[in-house]
Amino acid sequence: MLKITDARVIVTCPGRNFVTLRIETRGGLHGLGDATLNGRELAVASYLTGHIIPALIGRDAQAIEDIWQYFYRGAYWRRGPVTMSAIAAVDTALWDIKAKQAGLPLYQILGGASRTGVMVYGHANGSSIEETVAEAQRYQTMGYRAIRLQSGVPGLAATYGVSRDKLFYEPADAALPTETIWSSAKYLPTVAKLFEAAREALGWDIHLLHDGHHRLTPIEAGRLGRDLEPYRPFWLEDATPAENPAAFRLIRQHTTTPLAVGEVFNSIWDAKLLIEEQLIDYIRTTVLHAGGITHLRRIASLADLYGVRTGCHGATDLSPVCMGAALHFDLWVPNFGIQEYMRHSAETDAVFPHAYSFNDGALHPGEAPGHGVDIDEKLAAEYPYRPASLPINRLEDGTMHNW
Ligand code: EZ4
Ligand code: CO
Repeated sequence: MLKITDARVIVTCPGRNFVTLRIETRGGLHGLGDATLNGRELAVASYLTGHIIPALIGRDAQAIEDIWQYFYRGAYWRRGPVTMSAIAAVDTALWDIKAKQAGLPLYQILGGASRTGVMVYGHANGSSIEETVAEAQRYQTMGYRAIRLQSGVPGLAATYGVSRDKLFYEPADAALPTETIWSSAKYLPTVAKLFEAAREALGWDIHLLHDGHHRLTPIEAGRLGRDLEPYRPFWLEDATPAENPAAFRLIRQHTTTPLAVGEVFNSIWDAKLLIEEQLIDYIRTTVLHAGGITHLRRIASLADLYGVRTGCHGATDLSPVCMGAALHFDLWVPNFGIQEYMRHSAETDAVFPHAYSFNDGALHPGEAPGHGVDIDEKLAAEYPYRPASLPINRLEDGTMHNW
Protein backbone atom coordinates (compact mmCIF):
# COMPACT_ATOMS: atom_id res chain seq x y z
CA MET A 1 0.00 0.00 0.00
CA LEU A 2 1.35 3.37 -1.05
CA LYS A 3 -1.13 5.79 0.49
CA ILE A 4 -2.19 8.93 -1.41
CA THR A 5 -1.76 11.70 1.14
CA ASP A 6 -2.64 14.75 -0.93
CA ALA A 7 -3.58 15.92 -4.42
CA ARG A 8 -3.97 19.38 -5.87
CA VAL A 9 -4.64 21.19 -9.11
CA ILE A 10 -2.15 23.70 -10.53
CA VAL A 11 -3.43 26.15 -13.15
CA THR A 12 -0.81 28.17 -15.03
CA CYS A 13 -0.66 30.24 -18.21
CA PRO A 14 2.89 30.46 -19.61
CA GLY A 15 1.53 31.73 -22.95
CA ARG A 16 -1.52 29.45 -22.78
CA ASN A 17 -3.49 27.76 -20.01
CA PHE A 18 -2.49 24.40 -18.57
CA VAL A 19 -4.12 22.39 -15.78
CA THR A 20 -1.90 19.92 -13.93
CA LEU A 21 -2.83 17.42 -11.23
CA ARG A 22 -0.16 16.67 -8.64
CA ILE A 23 -0.61 13.57 -6.46
CA GLU A 24 1.49 13.10 -3.30
CA THR A 25 2.09 9.79 -1.56
CA ARG A 26 3.34 8.78 1.87
CA GLY A 27 7.11 8.60 1.67
CA GLY A 28 7.35 11.61 -0.63
CA LEU A 29 6.94 10.22 -4.17
CA HIS A 30 4.76 12.45 -6.31
CA GLY A 31 3.21 12.10 -9.75
CA LEU A 32 1.88 14.53 -12.35
CA GLY A 33 -0.99 14.29 -14.81
CA ASP A 34 -2.12 16.76 -17.48
CA ALA A 35 -5.79 17.83 -17.17
CA THR A 36 -5.88 20.58 -19.82
CA LEU A 37 -9.05 20.88 -21.93
CA ASN A 38 -8.55 23.80 -24.30
CA GLY A 39 -10.99 26.63 -23.55
CA ARG A 40 -12.65 24.60 -20.76
CA GLU A 41 -9.73 24.45 -18.32
CA LEU A 42 -11.64 25.48 -15.21
CA ALA A 43 -14.40 22.92 -15.80
CA VAL A 44 -11.87 20.08 -15.45
CA ALA A 45 -10.16 21.81 -12.51
CA SER A 46 -13.53 22.02 -10.78
CA TYR A 47 -14.39 18.35 -11.51
CA LEU A 48 -11.05 17.38 -9.99
CA THR A 49 -11.27 19.52 -6.86
CA GLY A 50 -15.00 18.99 -6.27
CA HIS A 51 -15.43 15.30 -7.10
CA ILE A 52 -12.18 13.42 -7.68
CA ILE A 53 -9.63 14.64 -5.15
CA PRO A 54 -11.80 14.15 -2.03
CA ALA A 55 -12.40 10.51 -3.06
CA LEU A 56 -8.77 9.96 -4.08
CA ILE A 57 -7.03 10.87 -0.84
CA GLY A 58 -6.34 7.83 1.32
CA ARG A 59 -6.44 5.34 -1.61
CA ASP A 60 -3.56 3.07 -2.65
CA ALA A 61 -1.56 4.77 -5.43
CA GLN A 62 -0.41 1.34 -6.62
CA ALA A 63 -3.96 0.22 -7.49
CA ILE A 64 -4.09 2.08 -10.82
CA GLU A 65 -6.68 -0.15 -12.48
CA ASP A 66 -8.99 -0.13 -9.47
CA ILE A 67 -8.80 3.65 -9.16
CA TRP A 68 -9.54 4.00 -12.89
CA GLN A 69 -12.59 1.73 -12.55
CA TYR A 70 -13.64 3.56 -9.38
CA PHE A 71 -13.84 6.90 -11.17
CA TYR A 72 -15.23 5.56 -14.47
CA ARG A 73 -17.51 2.65 -13.58
CA GLY A 74 -18.21 4.09 -10.18
CA ALA A 75 -19.72 7.26 -11.65
CA TYR A 76 -23.30 7.10 -12.85
CA TRP A 77 -22.55 9.94 -15.35
CA ARG A 78 -19.89 8.43 -17.57
CA ARG A 79 -17.62 9.66 -20.37
CA GLY A 80 -17.42 13.17 -21.83
CA PRO A 81 -14.27 15.27 -22.25
CA VAL A 82 -14.40 16.92 -18.80
CA THR A 83 -14.78 13.67 -16.86
CA MET A 84 -12.34 11.67 -18.99
CA SER A 85 -9.66 14.39 -18.88
CA ALA A 86 -9.93 14.43 -15.08
CA ILE A 87 -9.67 10.63 -14.90
CA ALA A 88 -6.72 10.78 -17.31
CA ALA A 89 -4.88 13.21 -15.06
CA VAL A 90 -5.26 10.84 -12.10
CA ASP A 91 -4.22 7.84 -14.19
CA THR A 92 -1.16 9.56 -15.69
CA ALA A 93 0.01 10.73 -12.27
CA LEU A 94 -0.39 7.20 -10.86
CA TRP A 95 1.62 5.63 -13.70
CA ASP A 96 4.26 8.29 -13.08
CA ILE A 97 4.39 7.28 -9.41
CA LYS A 98 4.48 3.54 -10.16
CA ALA A 99 7.41 3.95 -12.55
CA LYS A 100 9.25 6.23 -10.11
CA GLN A 101 8.73 3.67 -7.37
CA ALA A 102 10.33 1.04 -9.59
CA GLY A 103 13.09 3.49 -10.53
CA LEU A 104 12.31 2.95 -14.23
CA PRO A 105 11.19 5.08 -17.17
CA LEU A 106 7.48 4.52 -17.75
CA TYR A 107 7.93 2.73 -21.09
CA GLN A 108 9.76 -0.08 -19.25
CA ILE A 109 6.74 -0.64 -17.01
CA LEU A 110 4.41 -0.74 -20.03
CA GLY A 111 6.41 -3.50 -21.69
CA GLY A 112 9.66 -1.98 -22.88
CA ALA A 113 10.70 -0.18 -26.06
CA SER A 114 9.35 -1.52 -29.34
CA ARG A 115 11.39 0.98 -31.38
CA THR A 116 14.38 3.31 -31.11
CA GLY A 117 12.36 6.54 -31.22
CA VAL A 118 8.94 8.02 -31.84
CA MET A 119 8.46 9.46 -35.33
CA VAL A 120 6.75 12.82 -35.04
CA TYR A 121 5.17 15.23 -37.50
CA GLY A 122 5.57 18.97 -37.30
CA HIS A 123 3.23 21.69 -38.55
CA ALA A 124 4.11 23.76 -41.60
CA ASN A 125 1.64 26.50 -42.31
CA GLY A 126 1.50 29.72 -44.29
CA SER A 127 -0.94 32.18 -45.74
CA SER A 128 -0.17 30.95 -49.28
CA ILE A 129 0.98 27.70 -50.91
CA GLU A 130 4.45 29.21 -51.48
CA GLU A 131 4.79 30.24 -47.84
CA THR A 132 3.61 26.83 -46.60
CA VAL A 133 6.00 24.94 -48.85
CA ALA A 134 8.92 27.19 -47.76
CA GLU A 135 7.98 26.50 -44.15
CA ALA A 136 7.84 22.75 -44.87
CA GLN A 137 11.35 22.95 -46.35
CA ARG A 138 12.50 24.49 -43.09
CA TYR A 139 11.04 21.52 -41.19
CA GLN A 140 12.77 19.15 -43.61
CA THR A 141 16.07 20.90 -42.82
CA MET A 142 15.41 20.48 -39.10
CA GLY A 143 15.27 16.72 -39.69
CA TYR A 144 11.52 16.09 -39.67
CA ARG A 145 10.47 12.98 -41.60
CA ALA A 146 6.78 13.92 -41.52
CA ILE A 147 5.12 17.32 -41.95
CA ARG A 148 1.52 18.50 -41.76
CA LEU A 149 0.64 21.09 -44.42
CA GLN A 150 -2.06 23.74 -43.89
CA SER A 151 -2.29 26.84 -46.04
CA GLY A 152 -4.47 29.91 -46.27
CA VAL A 153 -7.39 29.80 -48.71
CA PRO A 154 -7.81 32.55 -51.32
CA GLY A 155 -10.99 34.49 -50.47
CA LEU A 156 -11.03 33.48 -46.77
CA ALA A 157 -9.52 35.90 -44.22
CA ALA A 158 -8.44 33.16 -41.81
CA THR A 159 -8.52 29.40 -41.67
CA TYR A 160 -7.74 26.58 -39.25
CA GLY A 161 -4.06 25.80 -38.81
CA VAL A 162 -2.68 29.04 -40.21
CA SER A 163 -1.27 31.24 -37.50
CA ARG A 164 -0.16 34.79 -37.23
CA ASP A 165 2.82 33.53 -35.24
CA LYS A 166 4.62 30.84 -37.30
CA LEU A 167 6.34 29.07 -34.44
CA PHE A 168 3.45 28.68 -32.05
CA TYR A 169 0.00 28.23 -33.57
CA GLU A 170 -2.58 28.88 -30.89
CA PRO A 171 -6.20 28.92 -32.01
CA ALA A 172 -7.58 29.88 -28.55
CA ASP A 173 -6.74 33.51 -29.20
CA ALA A 174 -9.32 35.56 -27.25
CA ALA A 175 -11.41 35.43 -24.07
CA LEU A 176 -14.59 35.01 -26.15
CA PRO A 177 -14.62 32.98 -29.38
CA THR A 178 -13.20 34.75 -32.42
CA GLU A 179 -15.63 34.43 -35.38
CA THR A 180 -14.17 33.16 -38.65
CA ILE A 181 -15.79 32.63 -42.06
CA TRP A 182 -15.61 29.29 -43.85
CA SER A 183 -16.29 28.06 -47.37
CA SER A 184 -15.68 24.41 -48.31
CA ALA A 185 -16.10 25.39 -51.98
CA LYS A 186 -13.16 27.81 -51.72
CA TYR A 187 -11.05 25.45 -49.60
CA LEU A 188 -11.44 22.16 -51.48
CA PRO A 189 -9.53 22.96 -54.69
CA THR A 190 -6.57 24.43 -52.78
CA VAL A 191 -5.40 21.29 -50.96
CA ALA A 192 -4.34 19.20 -53.97
CA LYS A 193 -2.49 22.24 -55.35
CA LEU A 194 -0.65 22.57 -52.04
CA PHE A 195 0.32 18.89 -52.10
CA GLU A 196 1.42 19.05 -55.73
CA ALA A 197 3.71 22.01 -54.96
CA ALA A 198 5.00 20.32 -51.81
CA ARG A 199 5.89 17.06 -53.61
CA GLU A 200 7.74 19.05 -56.25
CA ALA A 201 9.76 20.98 -53.65
CA LEU A 202 10.23 18.31 -50.95
CA GLY A 203 10.37 15.11 -52.97
CA TRP A 204 8.82 11.75 -52.06
CA ASP A 205 11.08 10.70 -49.18
CA ILE A 206 8.97 12.53 -46.61
CA HIS A 207 5.51 11.97 -45.15
CA LEU A 208 2.94 14.71 -45.79
CA LEU A 209 -0.24 15.09 -43.72
CA HIS A 210 -3.33 17.30 -43.79
CA ASP A 211 -6.04 18.14 -41.24
CA GLY A 212 -9.58 18.86 -42.48
CA HIS A 213 -10.63 19.78 -38.92
CA HIS A 214 -14.15 18.27 -39.08
CA ARG A 215 -15.46 20.66 -41.74
CA LEU A 216 -16.50 18.58 -44.76
CA THR A 217 -19.49 16.47 -45.67
CA PRO A 218 -18.70 12.77 -46.26
CA ILE A 219 -18.88 13.08 -50.04
CA GLU A 220 -16.70 16.21 -50.03
CA ALA A 221 -14.21 14.31 -47.89
CA GLY A 222 -14.28 11.41 -50.36
CA ARG A 223 -13.51 13.79 -53.20
CA LEU A 224 -10.67 15.48 -51.28
CA GLY A 225 -9.18 12.09 -50.45
CA ARG A 226 -9.34 11.12 -54.13
CA ASP A 227 -7.82 14.45 -55.25
CA LEU A 228 -4.88 13.87 -52.88
CA GLU A 229 -4.19 10.26 -53.92
CA PRO A 230 -1.56 11.14 -56.58
CA TYR A 231 0.55 12.82 -53.84
CA ARG A 232 0.40 9.84 -51.46
CA PRO A 233 -0.50 11.65 -48.24
CA PHE A 234 0.33 9.88 -44.97
CA TRP A 235 -3.19 10.73 -43.81
CA LEU A 236 -6.21 12.96 -44.15
CA GLU A 237 -7.26 13.89 -40.61
CA ASP A 238 -10.72 14.72 -39.25
CA ALA A 239 -12.38 14.94 -42.64
CA THR A 240 -15.94 15.07 -41.28
CA PRO A 241 -17.48 15.85 -37.86
CA ALA A 242 -16.38 13.03 -35.55
CA GLU A 243 -19.74 12.34 -33.89
CA ASN A 244 -21.00 10.17 -36.75
CA PRO A 245 -18.67 7.23 -37.39
CA ALA A 246 -20.96 5.85 -40.12
CA ALA A 247 -19.97 8.80 -42.32
CA PHE A 248 -16.59 7.14 -42.77
CA ARG A 249 -18.26 4.27 -44.69
CA LEU A 250 -19.06 6.72 -47.45
CA ILE A 251 -15.58 8.32 -47.43
CA ARG A 252 -13.96 4.86 -47.57
CA GLN A 253 -15.97 3.92 -50.67
CA HIS A 254 -14.39 6.77 -52.60
CA THR A 255 -10.73 6.98 -51.64
CA THR A 256 -7.61 5.02 -50.69
CA THR A 257 -6.11 8.05 -48.92
CA PRO A 258 -5.45 6.87 -45.33
CA LEU A 259 -7.87 8.36 -42.79
CA ALA A 260 -7.22 9.54 -39.23
CA VAL A 261 -9.69 10.71 -36.60
CA GLY A 262 -10.17 10.81 -32.84
CA GLU A 263 -8.50 13.82 -31.22
CA VAL A 264 -11.91 14.77 -29.78
CA PHE A 265 -12.80 11.21 -28.73
CA ASN A 266 -12.80 10.44 -25.04
CA SER A 267 -13.61 6.74 -24.85
CA ILE A 268 -13.23 3.43 -26.64
CA TRP A 269 -16.95 3.61 -27.48
CA ASP A 270 -16.31 6.61 -29.75
CA ALA A 271 -13.78 4.56 -31.72
CA LYS A 272 -15.35 1.06 -31.67
CA LEU A 273 -17.28 1.08 -34.96
CA LEU A 274 -14.53 2.93 -36.84
CA ILE A 275 -11.97 0.36 -35.74
CA GLU A 276 -14.06 -2.80 -36.09
CA GLU A 277 -15.22 -1.87 -39.60
CA GLN A 278 -11.69 -0.76 -40.52
CA LEU A 279 -13.02 2.62 -41.60
CA ILE A 280 -9.88 4.45 -40.43
CA ASP A 281 -6.14 3.83 -40.55
CA TYR A 282 -5.02 5.89 -37.56
CA ILE A 283 -6.70 6.50 -34.21
CA ARG A 284 -5.79 9.90 -32.74
CA THR A 285 -7.01 9.59 -29.14
CA THR A 286 -4.62 10.96 -26.53
CA VAL A 287 -3.48 10.02 -23.06
CA LEU A 288 -5.13 13.20 -21.82
CA HIS A 289 -8.58 13.37 -23.38
CA ALA A 290 -9.22 9.62 -23.52
CA GLY A 291 -8.89 8.49 -19.92
CA GLY A 292 -5.13 8.15 -19.43
CA ILE A 293 -2.63 5.42 -20.24
CA THR A 294 -4.98 2.77 -18.84
CA HIS A 295 -7.77 3.56 -21.32
CA LEU A 296 -5.59 4.53 -24.28
CA ARG A 297 -3.89 1.15 -24.01
CA ARG A 298 -7.29 -0.53 -24.30
CA ILE A 299 -8.17 1.52 -27.41
CA ALA A 300 -4.79 0.74 -29.00
CA SER A 301 -5.18 -2.99 -28.31
CA LEU A 302 -8.58 -3.03 -30.02
CA ALA A 303 -7.12 -1.04 -32.93
CA ASP A 304 -4.22 -3.48 -33.28
CA LEU A 305 -6.64 -6.35 -33.98
CA TYR A 306 -7.90 -4.50 -37.05
CA GLY A 307 -4.64 -3.09 -38.44
CA VAL A 308 -5.36 0.43 -37.18
CA ARG A 309 -2.30 2.28 -35.89
CA THR A 310 -1.95 5.09 -33.36
CA GLY A 311 -1.39 8.75 -34.19
CA CYS A 312 -1.80 10.60 -30.90
CA HIS A 313 -2.93 14.20 -30.88
CA GLY A 314 -0.04 16.41 -29.73
CA ALA A 315 -1.03 20.04 -30.16
CA THR A 316 0.39 22.73 -27.87
CA ASP A 317 -2.79 22.76 -25.76
CA LEU A 318 -1.67 19.39 -24.40
CA SER A 319 1.00 20.16 -21.81
CA PRO A 320 4.52 18.70 -21.75
CA VAL A 321 3.18 16.34 -19.06
CA CYS A 322 0.83 14.79 -21.64
CA MET A 323 3.61 14.78 -24.25
CA GLY A 324 5.99 12.98 -21.90
CA ALA A 325 3.41 10.31 -21.04
CA ALA A 326 2.43 9.94 -24.71
CA LEU A 327 6.05 9.37 -25.74
CA HIS A 328 6.47 6.49 -23.27
CA PHE A 329 3.22 5.02 -24.59
CA ASP A 330 4.37 5.52 -28.21
CA LEU A 331 7.77 3.93 -27.61
CA TRP A 332 6.03 0.82 -26.29
CA VAL A 333 2.75 0.47 -28.21
CA PRO A 334 3.11 -2.28 -30.87
CA ASN A 335 0.80 -0.65 -33.42
CA PHE A 336 2.42 2.78 -33.31
CA GLY A 337 1.93 4.99 -36.35
CA ILE A 338 3.09 8.53 -35.68
CA GLN A 339 2.94 11.23 -32.97
CA GLU A 340 1.91 14.85 -33.53
CA TYR A 341 4.45 17.33 -32.18
CA MET A 342 3.94 21.07 -32.07
CA ARG A 343 6.80 22.57 -30.13
CA HIS A 344 5.88 24.37 -26.89
CA SER A 345 7.06 27.92 -26.20
CA ALA A 346 10.25 28.53 -24.20
CA GLU A 347 8.08 29.78 -21.28
CA THR A 348 6.08 26.53 -21.25
CA ASP A 349 9.23 24.38 -21.47
CA ALA A 350 10.68 26.30 -18.50
CA VAL A 351 7.58 25.70 -16.36
CA PHE A 352 7.62 21.97 -17.26
CA PRO A 353 11.22 20.66 -17.19
CA HIS A 354 11.28 17.39 -19.14
CA ALA A 355 13.46 14.45 -20.09
CA TYR A 356 12.22 14.03 -23.68
CA SER A 357 14.30 15.24 -26.62
CA PHE A 358 14.12 15.56 -30.41
CA ASN A 359 16.64 14.00 -32.74
CA ASP A 360 16.51 13.15 -36.44
CA GLY A 361 12.73 13.49 -36.86
CA ALA A 362 11.92 11.51 -33.72
CA LEU A 363 11.27 12.20 -30.05
CA HIS A 364 12.58 9.97 -27.28
CA PRO A 365 11.01 10.08 -23.79
CA GLY A 366 14.38 9.80 -22.04
CA GLU A 367 15.48 7.50 -19.23
CA ALA A 368 14.34 9.47 -16.16
CA PRO A 369 12.18 7.42 -13.76
CA GLY A 370 8.44 8.00 -14.30
CA HIS A 371 7.22 9.93 -17.34
CA GLY A 372 10.11 12.34 -16.96
CA VAL A 373 8.16 15.62 -16.79
CA ASP A 374 7.99 17.86 -13.74
CA ILE A 375 6.54 21.27 -12.91
CA ASP A 376 8.34 24.30 -11.47
CA GLU A 377 5.52 25.54 -9.24
CA LYS A 378 7.21 28.80 -8.30
CA LEU A 379 7.58 29.72 -11.94
CA ALA A 380 4.07 28.43 -12.74
CA ALA A 381 2.64 30.83 -10.14
CA GLU A 382 4.07 33.76 -12.09
CA TYR A 383 1.63 33.01 -14.94
CA PRO A 384 -1.96 33.35 -13.69
CA TYR A 385 -4.93 31.89 -15.62
CA ARG A 386 -6.26 33.96 -18.53
CA PRO A 387 -9.63 33.10 -20.11
CA ALA A 388 -9.17 31.88 -23.70
CA SER A 389 -11.65 30.28 -26.11
CA LEU A 390 -11.36 28.38 -29.37
CA PRO A 391 -12.86 30.21 -32.39
CA ILE A 392 -16.19 29.50 -34.06
CA ASN A 393 -16.89 29.24 -37.78
CA ARG A 394 -19.76 30.63 -39.85
CA LEU A 395 -20.49 30.06 -43.53
CA GLU A 396 -20.43 33.13 -45.75
CA ASP A 397 -24.21 33.61 -45.28
CA GLY A 398 -23.90 33.54 -41.48
CA THR A 399 -24.89 29.91 -40.87
CA MET A 400 -23.02 28.34 -37.95
CA HIS A 401 -20.53 25.69 -39.11
CA ASN A 402 -18.00 23.38 -37.44
CA TRP A 403 -14.77 24.99 -36.37
O1 EZ4 B 1 -7.46 22.29 -33.09
O2 EZ4 B 1 -5.74 21.03 -30.24
O3 EZ4 B 1 -4.38 18.27 -34.98
N1 EZ4 B 1 -4.46 19.16 -34.24
C1 EZ4 B 1 -5.53 19.94 -34.03
C2 EZ4 B 1 -5.42 21.00 -32.97
C3 EZ4 B 1 -6.76 21.34 -32.33
C4 EZ4 B 1 -6.56 21.90 -30.97
C5 EZ4 B 1 -7.88 22.11 -30.25
O4 EZ4 B 1 -7.68 22.43 -28.93
O5 EZ4 B 1 -6.52 19.76 -34.69
O6 EZ4 B 1 -4.82 22.15 -33.50
CO1 CO C 1 -6.44 17.88 -35.73
